Amino acid sequence: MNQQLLRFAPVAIAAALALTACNRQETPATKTAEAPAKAAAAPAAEVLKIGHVAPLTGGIAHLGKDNENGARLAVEEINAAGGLKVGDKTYKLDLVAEDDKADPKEGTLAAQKIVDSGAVAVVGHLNSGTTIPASKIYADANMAQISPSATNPKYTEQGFKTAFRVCANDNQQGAVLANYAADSLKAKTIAILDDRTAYGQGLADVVERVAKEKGMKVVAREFTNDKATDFNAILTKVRATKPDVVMYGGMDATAGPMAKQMTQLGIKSTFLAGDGVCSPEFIKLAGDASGSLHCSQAGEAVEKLAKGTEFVEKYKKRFNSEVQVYSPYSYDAVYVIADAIKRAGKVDRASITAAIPATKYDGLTGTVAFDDKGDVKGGAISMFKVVNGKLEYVSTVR
Ligand code: ABU
Repeated sequence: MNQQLLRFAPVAIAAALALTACNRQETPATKTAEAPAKAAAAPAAEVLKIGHVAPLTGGIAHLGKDNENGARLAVEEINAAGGLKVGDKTYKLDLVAEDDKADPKEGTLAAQKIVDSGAVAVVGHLNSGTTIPASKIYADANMAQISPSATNPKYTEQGFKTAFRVCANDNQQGAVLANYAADSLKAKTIAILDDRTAYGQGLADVVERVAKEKGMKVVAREFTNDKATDFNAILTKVRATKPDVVMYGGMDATAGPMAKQMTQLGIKSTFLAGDGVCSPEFIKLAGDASGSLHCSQAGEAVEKLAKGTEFVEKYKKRFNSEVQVYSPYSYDAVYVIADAIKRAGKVDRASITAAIPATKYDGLTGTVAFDDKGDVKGGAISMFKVVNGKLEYVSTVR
Protein backbone atom coordinates (compact mmCIF):
# COMPACT_ATOMS: atom_id res chain seq x y z
CA MET A 1 0.00 0.00 0.00
CA ASN A 2 1.37 3.37 -1.00
CA GLN A 3 2.08 5.24 2.27
CA GLN A 4 1.36 8.65 0.78
CA LEU A 5 -2.07 7.48 -0.38
CA LEU A 6 -2.75 6.12 3.08
CA ARG A 7 -2.06 9.50 4.68
CA PHE A 8 -4.76 11.10 2.57
CA ALA A 9 -7.26 8.24 2.64
CA PRO A 10 -10.35 8.65 4.82
CA VAL A 11 -9.42 7.91 8.39
CA ALA A 12 -11.86 5.02 8.77
CA ILE A 13 -10.48 3.22 5.71
CA ALA A 14 -6.90 3.81 6.81
CA ALA A 15 -7.70 2.53 10.28
CA ALA A 16 -9.36 -0.61 8.96
CA LEU A 17 -6.51 -1.39 6.57
CA ALA A 18 -3.91 -0.65 9.15
CA LEU A 19 -5.62 -2.74 11.80
CA THR A 20 -5.52 -5.70 9.43
CA ALA A 21 -1.80 -5.16 8.85
CA CYS A 22 -1.20 -4.75 12.54
CA ASN A 23 -3.04 -7.93 13.45
CA ARG A 24 -0.92 -9.85 10.96
CA GLN A 25 2.17 -8.80 12.90
CA GLU A 26 0.74 -9.39 16.32
CA THR A 27 3.19 -10.84 18.83
CA PRO A 28 2.30 -12.55 22.11
CA ALA A 29 3.39 -9.41 23.94
CA THR A 30 0.96 -7.24 21.99
CA LYS A 31 -2.12 -9.40 22.05
CA THR A 32 -4.00 -7.93 24.99
CA ALA A 33 -3.42 -4.31 23.97
CA GLU A 34 -3.83 -4.91 20.25
CA ALA A 35 -7.04 -6.89 20.03
CA PRO A 36 -9.90 -5.30 21.90
CA ALA A 37 -12.29 -7.81 20.29
CA LYS A 38 -10.66 -10.58 22.30
CA ALA A 39 -11.05 -8.65 25.54
CA ALA A 40 -14.36 -10.34 26.26
CA ALA A 41 -12.59 -13.71 26.47
CA ALA A 42 -9.64 -12.48 28.50
CA PRO A 43 -9.27 -9.56 30.89
CA ALA A 44 -8.05 -6.39 29.15
CA ALA A 45 -4.47 -5.41 29.77
CA GLU A 46 -4.27 -2.79 32.45
CA VAL A 47 -0.87 -1.57 31.33
CA LEU A 48 -0.35 0.24 28.08
CA LYS A 49 3.23 0.49 26.88
CA ILE A 50 4.56 3.65 25.29
CA GLY A 51 8.02 3.38 23.71
CA HIS A 52 10.80 5.93 24.00
CA VAL A 53 14.08 5.84 22.11
CA ALA A 54 17.08 8.17 22.39
CA PRO A 55 20.81 7.86 22.98
CA LEU A 56 21.31 6.94 26.64
CA THR A 57 25.03 6.20 26.25
CA GLY A 58 27.75 8.08 24.39
CA GLY A 59 28.55 11.77 23.98
CA ILE A 60 24.97 13.04 23.84
CA ALA A 61 23.46 10.74 26.48
CA HIS A 62 22.56 13.85 28.52
CA LEU A 63 20.25 14.96 25.66
CA GLY A 64 18.76 11.48 25.34
CA LYS A 65 18.11 11.32 29.07
CA ASP A 66 16.49 14.77 28.91
CA ASN A 67 14.09 13.55 26.20
CA GLU A 68 13.35 10.42 28.22
CA ASN A 69 12.79 12.43 31.40
CA GLY A 70 10.20 14.62 29.66
CA ALA A 71 8.29 11.55 28.46
CA ARG A 72 8.59 9.89 31.88
CA LEU A 73 7.24 12.96 33.66
CA ALA A 74 4.13 12.89 31.46
CA VAL A 75 3.63 9.15 32.00
CA GLU A 76 3.98 9.55 35.77
CA GLU A 77 1.53 12.44 35.82
CA ILE A 78 -1.08 10.51 33.82
CA ASN A 79 -0.70 7.50 36.12
CA ALA A 80 -0.81 9.65 39.27
CA ALA A 81 -4.08 11.16 38.01
CA GLY A 82 -5.60 7.68 37.88
CA GLY A 83 -4.40 6.48 34.49
CA LEU A 84 -5.93 6.66 31.04
CA LYS A 85 -9.67 5.99 30.91
CA VAL A 86 -10.72 4.34 27.65
CA GLY A 87 -14.32 3.16 27.55
CA ASP A 88 -14.94 1.13 30.69
CA LYS A 89 -11.26 0.37 31.23
CA THR A 90 -8.47 2.31 32.91
CA TYR A 91 -4.91 1.84 31.76
CA LYS A 92 -1.69 2.67 33.53
CA LEU A 93 1.07 3.73 31.16
CA ASP A 94 4.48 2.07 31.15
CA LEU A 95 7.38 3.82 29.43
CA VAL A 96 9.57 1.29 27.60
CA ALA A 97 12.90 3.06 27.09
CA GLU A 98 15.55 1.94 24.62
CA ASP A 99 19.04 3.28 23.89
CA ASP A 100 19.92 3.82 20.21
CA LYS A 101 23.40 5.23 20.98
CA ALA A 102 22.75 7.95 18.34
CA ASP A 103 23.74 5.34 15.77
CA PRO A 104 21.54 4.68 12.70
CA LYS A 105 21.97 0.87 12.85
CA GLU A 106 21.36 0.77 16.60
CA GLY A 107 18.34 2.96 15.91
CA THR A 108 16.69 0.30 13.76
CA LEU A 109 17.50 -2.41 16.32
CA ALA A 110 15.99 -0.30 19.08
CA ALA A 111 12.92 0.38 16.92
CA GLN A 112 12.38 -3.34 16.38
CA LYS A 113 12.67 -3.92 20.15
CA ILE A 114 10.00 -1.28 20.73
CA VAL A 115 7.70 -2.89 18.15
CA ASP A 116 8.28 -6.34 19.68
CA SER A 117 7.62 -5.02 23.21
CA GLY A 118 3.96 -4.48 22.37
CA ALA A 119 4.17 -0.70 22.80
CA VAL A 120 1.23 1.03 21.14
CA ALA A 121 3.14 4.18 20.07
CA VAL A 122 6.64 5.59 20.40
CA VAL A 123 8.23 8.91 21.31
CA GLY A 124 11.53 9.29 19.47
CA HIS A 125 14.07 9.08 18.29
CA LEU A 126 16.24 12.06 19.27
CA ASN A 127 18.56 12.19 16.26
CA SER A 128 17.45 12.62 12.67
CA GLY A 129 20.07 10.00 11.74
CA THR A 130 18.25 7.37 13.82
CA THR A 131 14.70 8.67 13.50
CA ILE A 132 14.66 8.42 9.70
CA PRO A 133 15.75 4.76 9.33
CA ALA A 134 13.64 3.74 12.34
CA SER A 135 10.54 5.35 10.81
CA LYS A 136 10.24 2.54 8.22
CA ILE A 137 10.08 -0.06 11.01
CA TYR A 138 7.35 1.83 12.86
CA ALA A 139 5.47 2.41 9.59
CA ASP A 140 5.55 -1.32 8.83
CA ALA A 141 4.10 -1.97 12.31
CA ASN A 142 1.54 0.84 11.88
CA MET A 143 2.85 2.36 15.10
CA ALA A 144 2.64 6.14 15.55
CA GLN A 145 6.08 7.71 16.04
CA ILE A 146 6.39 11.21 17.43
CA SER A 147 9.86 12.70 17.47
CA PRO A 148 10.35 15.55 19.92
CA SER A 149 13.68 16.62 18.43
CA ALA A 150 14.61 15.16 15.02
CA THR A 151 14.61 18.18 12.74
CA ASN A 152 15.76 16.88 9.34
CA PRO A 153 12.83 17.54 6.94
CA LYS A 154 13.24 14.14 5.28
CA TYR A 155 11.70 12.38 8.30
CA THR A 156 8.20 13.56 7.44
CA GLU A 157 8.77 13.72 3.68
CA GLN A 158 8.83 9.95 3.21
CA GLY A 159 5.05 9.62 3.18
CA PHE A 160 4.76 7.45 6.30
CA LYS A 161 1.36 8.07 7.90
CA THR A 162 2.93 7.04 11.23
CA ALA A 163 5.60 9.80 11.32
CA PHE A 164 5.01 12.98 13.33
CA ARG A 165 7.20 15.60 14.96
CA VAL A 166 6.32 18.18 17.59
CA CYS A 167 9.29 20.49 16.95
CA ALA A 168 10.04 22.65 13.90
CA ASN A 169 12.28 21.37 11.10
CA ASP A 170 15.63 22.35 9.59
CA ASN A 171 14.19 24.10 6.54
CA GLN A 172 12.83 26.59 9.06
CA GLN A 173 15.80 26.44 11.43
CA GLY A 174 18.49 26.81 8.74
CA ALA A 175 16.74 29.80 7.20
CA VAL A 176 16.38 31.50 10.60
CA LEU A 177 20.08 30.94 11.36
CA ALA A 178 21.24 32.35 8.01
CA ASN A 179 18.89 35.34 8.29
CA TYR A 180 20.09 35.96 11.85
CA ALA A 181 23.73 35.90 10.68
CA ALA A 182 23.01 38.40 7.92
CA ASP A 183 20.46 40.67 9.60
CA SER A 184 21.25 40.57 13.33
CA LEU A 185 24.97 39.79 13.33
CA LYS A 186 25.52 41.81 10.11
CA ALA A 187 27.88 39.09 8.92
CA LYS A 188 29.29 39.35 5.41
CA THR A 189 31.32 36.13 5.51
CA ILE A 190 30.56 32.76 6.98
CA ALA A 191 32.50 29.50 7.39
CA ILE A 192 30.27 26.43 7.60
CA LEU A 193 31.26 23.17 9.32
CA ASP A 194 29.23 20.03 9.93
CA ASP A 195 29.52 16.59 11.49
CA ARG A 196 28.25 14.63 8.45
CA THR A 197 25.18 13.37 10.32
CA ALA A 198 21.71 13.63 8.76
CA TYR A 199 21.04 16.54 11.11
CA GLY A 200 24.38 18.34 11.02
CA GLN A 201 24.99 18.20 7.30
CA GLY A 202 21.34 18.85 6.47
CA LEU A 203 21.17 21.96 8.65
CA ALA A 204 24.51 23.25 7.34
CA ASP A 205 23.31 22.77 3.74
CA VAL A 206 20.22 24.90 4.39
CA VAL A 207 22.31 27.61 6.10
CA GLU A 208 24.72 27.62 3.15
CA ARG A 209 21.91 27.96 0.58
CA VAL A 210 20.08 30.75 2.44
CA ALA A 211 23.32 32.57 3.36
CA LYS A 212 24.19 32.74 -0.34
CA GLU A 213 20.68 33.95 -1.16
CA LYS A 214 21.19 36.70 1.42
CA GLY A 215 24.41 37.76 -0.31
CA MET A 216 26.82 36.41 2.28
CA LYS A 217 30.08 34.90 1.14
CA VAL A 218 30.67 31.29 2.23
CA VAL A 219 34.44 31.37 2.75
CA ALA A 220 34.91 27.80 3.95
CA ARG A 221 32.92 24.55 4.00
CA GLU A 222 34.54 21.84 6.13
CA PHE A 223 33.38 18.72 7.90
CA THR A 224 34.28 16.49 10.81
CA ASN A 225 32.35 13.60 12.41
CA ASP A 226 30.15 13.21 15.45
CA LYS A 227 32.80 11.39 17.52
CA ALA A 228 35.73 13.78 16.82
CA THR A 229 37.53 15.63 19.60
CA ASP A 230 40.34 17.37 17.68
CA PHE A 231 39.24 20.08 15.26
CA ASN A 232 42.56 21.88 14.87
CA ALA A 233 43.08 20.90 11.23
CA ILE A 234 39.76 22.24 9.95
CA LEU A 235 39.80 25.23 12.31
CA THR A 236 43.25 26.22 11.07
CA LYS A 237 41.82 26.30 7.53
CA VAL A 238 38.84 28.32 8.78
CA ARG A 239 41.10 30.79 10.61
CA ALA A 240 42.85 31.65 7.35
CA THR A 241 39.52 32.81 5.86
CA LYS A 242 38.81 35.26 8.75
CA PRO A 243 35.03 34.67 8.74
CA ASP A 244 32.61 36.95 10.60
CA VAL A 245 30.68 33.84 11.63
CA VAL A 246 31.56 30.15 12.04
CA MET A 247 28.40 28.04 11.71
CA TYR A 248 28.47 24.45 12.96
CA GLY A 249 25.93 21.78 12.12
CA GLY A 250 26.45 19.26 14.90
CA MET A 251 25.79 18.51 18.55
CA ASP A 252 26.96 20.05 21.85
CA ALA A 253 29.34 17.17 22.62
CA THR A 254 31.56 18.16 19.69
CA ALA A 255 30.73 21.87 19.67
CA GLY A 256 32.06 22.34 23.22
CA PRO A 257 35.64 21.27 22.45
CA MET A 258 35.38 22.95 19.05
CA ALA A 259 34.59 26.30 20.68
CA LYS A 260 37.53 25.86 23.07
CA GLN A 261 39.88 25.09 20.19
CA MET A 262 38.60 28.12 18.26
CA THR A 263 39.59 30.30 21.20
CA GLN A 264 42.98 28.58 21.52
CA LEU A 265 43.63 29.25 17.82
CA GLY A 266 42.71 32.91 18.24
CA ILE A 267 39.52 32.72 16.12
CA LYS A 268 37.33 35.66 17.14
CA SER A 269 34.34 34.86 14.90
CA THR A 270 30.84 34.53 16.32
CA PHE A 271 29.98 30.85 16.75
CA LEU A 272 26.55 30.06 15.32
CA ALA A 273 24.76 26.73 15.72
CA GLY A 274 21.41 24.99 15.81
CA ASP A 275 19.44 23.17 18.46
CA GLY A 276 21.93 20.33 18.88
CA VAL A 277 24.34 22.81 20.43
CA CYS A 278 21.87 25.16 22.15
CA SER A 279 22.02 23.47 25.57
CA PRO A 280 23.33 24.15 29.08
CA GLU A 281 25.71 21.23 28.49
CA PHE A 282 27.48 23.17 25.70
CA ILE A 283 28.27 25.93 28.19
CA LYS A 284 29.76 23.40 30.63
CA LEU A 285 31.86 21.82 27.88
CA ALA A 286 33.05 25.06 26.28
CA GLY A 287 33.70 26.89 29.56
CA ASP A 288 35.11 30.36 28.97
CA ALA A 289 34.82 29.86 25.20
CA SER A 290 31.01 29.52 25.38
CA GLY A 291 30.40 33.29 25.18
CA SER A 292 30.80 33.41 21.41
CA LEU A 293 27.72 31.21 20.83
CA HIS A 294 24.47 32.35 19.26
CA CYS A 295 22.12 29.41 18.67
CA SER A 296 18.62 28.30 17.82
CA GLN A 297 16.13 25.83 19.24
CA ALA A 298 13.42 24.37 17.03
CA GLY A 299 10.59 25.40 19.30
CA GLU A 300 9.45 28.05 21.72
CA ALA A 301 11.88 28.93 24.55
CA VAL A 302 10.79 27.11 27.71
CA GLU A 303 10.82 30.37 29.68
CA LYS A 304 8.31 31.83 27.21
CA LEU A 305 5.80 28.99 27.66
CA ALA A 306 2.80 29.72 29.91
CA LYS A 307 3.64 26.70 32.09
CA GLY A 308 7.36 26.63 31.27
CA THR A 309 8.64 27.73 34.67
CA GLU A 310 6.35 25.25 36.41
CA PHE A 311 7.68 22.50 34.12
CA VAL A 312 11.33 23.43 34.81
CA GLU A 313 10.69 23.30 38.56
CA LYS A 314 8.80 19.99 38.37
CA TYR A 315 11.57 18.51 36.23
CA LYS A 316 14.29 19.67 38.63
CA LYS A 317 12.42 18.26 41.61
CA ARG A 318 11.83 14.90 39.93
CA PHE A 319 15.19 14.33 38.23
CA ASN A 320 17.58 16.65 40.12
CA SER A 321 18.91 17.95 36.81
CA GLU A 322 18.15 20.85 34.52
CA VAL A 323 16.15 20.82 31.31
CA GLN A 324 18.47 20.55 28.31
CA VAL A 325 16.50 21.25 25.13
CA TYR A 326 13.64 18.97 24.16
CA SER A 327 12.09 17.47 27.32
CA PRO A 328 9.09 19.85 27.02
CA TYR A 329 8.49 18.34 23.58
CA SER A 330 8.82 14.68 24.62
CA TYR A 331 6.48 15.51 27.53
CA ASP A 332 3.89 16.87 25.10
CA ALA A 333 4.42 13.93 22.73
CA VAL A 334 3.20 11.50 25.43
CA TYR A 335 0.13 13.68 26.06
CA VAL A 336 -0.56 13.81 22.30
CA ILE A 337 -0.57 9.99 22.25
CA ALA A 338 -2.83 9.89 25.33
CA ASP A 339 -5.16 12.41 23.69
CA ALA A 340 -5.31 10.31 20.51
CA ILE A 341 -6.13 7.18 22.54
CA LYS A 342 -8.94 8.99 24.34
CA ARG A 343 -10.39 10.36 21.11
CA ALA A 344 -10.08 6.99 19.38
CA GLY A 345 -11.64 5.18 22.33
CA LYS A 346 -9.33 2.29 21.44
CA VAL A 347 -5.80 1.30 22.37
CA ASP A 348 -4.60 -0.56 19.28
CA ARG A 349 -1.79 0.88 17.16
CA ALA A 350 -3.91 1.41 14.07
CA SER A 351 -6.58 3.40 15.89
CA ILE A 352 -3.98 5.59 17.60
CA THR A 353 -2.19 6.25 14.30
CA ALA A 354 -5.50 7.10 12.63
CA ALA A 355 -6.48 9.53 15.42
CA ILE A 356 -3.26 11.58 15.58
CA PRO A 357 -3.74 13.66 12.39
CA ALA A 358 -6.85 15.23 13.96
CA THR A 359 -4.89 16.28 17.08
CA LYS A 360 -5.61 19.72 18.48
CA TYR A 361 -3.99 19.46 21.85
CA ASP A 362 -3.28 22.43 24.14
CA GLY A 363 0.01 21.34 25.60
CA LEU A 364 2.99 22.73 27.43
CA THR A 365 4.64 23.77 24.16
CA GLY A 366 1.52 25.37 22.68
CA THR A 367 -1.35 24.01 20.64
CA VAL A 368 -0.13 20.86 18.92
CA ALA A 369 -1.69 20.10 15.53
CA PHE A 370 -0.12 18.47 12.48
CA ASP A 371 0.03 19.28 8.79
CA ASP A 372 -0.51 16.69 6.05
CA LYS A 373 3.09 15.45 6.31
CA GLY A 374 3.08 15.06 10.09
CA ASP A 375 5.02 18.23 10.92
CA VAL A 376 3.74 20.38 13.75
CA LYS A 377 1.74 23.36 12.51
CA GLY A 378 3.18 26.80 13.27
CA GLY A 379 6.55 25.47 14.44
CA ALA A 380 8.67 28.16 16.09
CA ILE A 381 12.42 28.77 15.97
CA SER A 382 13.88 30.58 18.99
CA MET A 383 17.25 32.33 19.03
CA PHE A 384 19.53 32.52 22.07
CA LYS A 385 22.97 33.82 22.90
CA VAL A 386 25.28 32.94 25.76
CA VAL A 387 25.59 35.75 28.29
CA ASN A 388 27.44 35.30 31.59
CA GLY A 389 27.48 31.54 31.23
CA LYS A 390 23.75 31.18 30.53
CA LEU A 391 21.56 30.87 27.45
CA GLU A 392 19.74 34.17 27.07
CA TYR A 393 16.58 34.28 24.95
CA VAL A 394 16.80 36.69 22.00
CA SER A 395 13.79 36.24 19.71
CA THR A 396 11.30 33.83 18.15
CA VAL A 397 10.51 33.42 14.46
CA ARG A 398 7.39 31.57 13.27
N1 ABU B 1 17.63 18.55 16.03
C1 ABU B 1 18.89 18.43 16.65
C2 ABU B 1 19.22 17.13 17.20
C3 ABU B 1 18.50 16.00 16.73
C4 ABU B 1 18.61 15.74 15.27
O1 ABU B 1 17.80 16.25 14.50
O2 ABU B 1 19.50 14.97 14.87
